[in-house]
Amino acid sequence: NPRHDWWKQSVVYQIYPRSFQDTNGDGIGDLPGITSRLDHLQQLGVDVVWLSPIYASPQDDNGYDISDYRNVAPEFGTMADFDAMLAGMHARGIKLMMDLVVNHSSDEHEWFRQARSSRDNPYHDHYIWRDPKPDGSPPTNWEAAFNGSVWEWNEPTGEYYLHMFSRKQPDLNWENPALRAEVYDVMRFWLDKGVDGFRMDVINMISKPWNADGSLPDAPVVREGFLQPSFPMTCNGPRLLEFLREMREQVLDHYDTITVGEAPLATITQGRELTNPETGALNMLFQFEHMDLDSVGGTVGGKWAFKPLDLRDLKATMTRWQEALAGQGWNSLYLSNHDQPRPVSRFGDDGRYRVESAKMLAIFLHGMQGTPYVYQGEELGMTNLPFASIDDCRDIETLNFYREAVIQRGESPAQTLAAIRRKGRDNARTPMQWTAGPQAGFTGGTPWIGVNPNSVEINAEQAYADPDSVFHHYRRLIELRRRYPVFVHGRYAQLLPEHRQLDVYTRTLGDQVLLVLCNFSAEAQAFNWPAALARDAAELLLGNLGGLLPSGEPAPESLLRPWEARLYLTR
Ligand code: TEU
Ligand code: CA
Repeated sequence: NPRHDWWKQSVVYQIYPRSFQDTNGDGIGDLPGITSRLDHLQQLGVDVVWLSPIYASPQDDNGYDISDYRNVAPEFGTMADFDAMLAGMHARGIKLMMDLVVNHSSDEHEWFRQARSSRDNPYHDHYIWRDPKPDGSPPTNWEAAFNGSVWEWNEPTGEYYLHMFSRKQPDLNWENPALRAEVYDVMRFWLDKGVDGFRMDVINMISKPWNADGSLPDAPVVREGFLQPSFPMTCNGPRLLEFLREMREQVLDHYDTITVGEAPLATITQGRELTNPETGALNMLFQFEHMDLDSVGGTVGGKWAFKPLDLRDLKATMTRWQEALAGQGWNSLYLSNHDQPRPVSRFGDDGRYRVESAKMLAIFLHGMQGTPYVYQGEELGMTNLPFASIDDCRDIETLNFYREAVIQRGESPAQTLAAIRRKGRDNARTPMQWTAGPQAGFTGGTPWIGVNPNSVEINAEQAYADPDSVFHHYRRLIELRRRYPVFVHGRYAQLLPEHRQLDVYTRTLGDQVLLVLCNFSAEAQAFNWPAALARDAAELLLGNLGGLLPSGEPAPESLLRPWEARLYLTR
């Protein structure tokens, strides 16, 4: 609802429940664990929680494979635990956004059990079925996100079903109005319970393309002799906007919600289209362009092949999205989530300058226009974990990649593991580091995935006590956003597009100008105060280094120290 745009002023905190806080010693985070840690969120000052899936699930993809959309997985707790958690959040003025995973369900969902039993079962058409090609091969040449073909044979009906992710995640058939009605019912179920919105998993994939004869088209061949990238075929299907508009009319327009659609391969055209307040359907998207800059092939088949980040690319991408959606839609701002490596390890320096660079990245991100997302542990400057062996990894994407690379293609285990250490999703999924004690205070039992040994230094208890911690820096940054409307409404301008180490941009609202200075390097960088801005009138709102050099001299203003960031307000 465009009239209630509180979501533009909000900061969202993502909780990955499996790794947040365990309370019963089974090594798995749970809902009572979240309830027990709400003070942490309140201290930080966040407005909204995005909770990764907590629904009933065989956990093939850690809950992104749902077998019952209306129940809580027993390892996370009960519906009563959920209600208590929601009440606890609301009592603190924190809203809750659920993860809506409706591009696919689990193959253990009752709909799919029915659907696969016979071609004339009433649920058959809830999923996407095709006959083999005349030569008996699968219907298309598409590769699934977690390796192998997107097509899996179903003996009882003599057909293939489509799964863009694992074979335990069959894609739902949005062409079927009965399926769409079921999804809207599920959404109303949670909204009527009082939840405040949804993060929608790969929502731009729900409309599949078709040929005139109803078959699905093959993907263009970019890798001779292999399966082909399939995301480009499904991430902007012909009926996408129509389906989402229908969802808006049927459900979202009747509640006061926050919505963000996860949208791999989203272009600014799609961003404008889907987030336009009048003609679109969602408040904002998670676009992926900035997540793809440090790999050779981007989202399409290349995430594991590393390429060093060129800061000019990062600025160009962010600037394009900032400018494209200004006044026409809305941006999400994120560097981190449960699918990405830790930002301080990826874009900063997780050794000597860990604290400095984590704070710099926070200023870089929160200074821009959009709704910022903080992923659990980011506010502590948590780092990647250098997994010693594949046995330490749990993620289906990682395990499948390793199996295919090492066992099927005979690639070097050491090199494969190096790629996993850099990009694997488990980096973000190690337990939240609460204390310096055993298992970082996450569990009294054996955690489902190893705790990072650096929890003895990096943990919430330490961060609360240290006024210069990454945590308090995030807290101040969030407070500033609340105080100054220029953070929300200011118009963005990039000042140094060609600089290889510095990002300098402004945000302007009336006569207020926010000036953001970020040094993305371990070397001091000279910079000139922008001629158009009155230095005398500028107030330093927040920096990540003190005002003094180790010698006790005041730090020179025209030099940004290693990983330094400053946020000025002039008026
Ligand atoms: O992710 C979809 C997605 O396109 C990626 O970020 C994906 O995880 C990719 O493989 C990363 O390398 C969403 C969820 O966030 C992810 O956790 C799920 O595994 C996926 O959908 C399927 O539900
Ligand atoms: Ca537990």
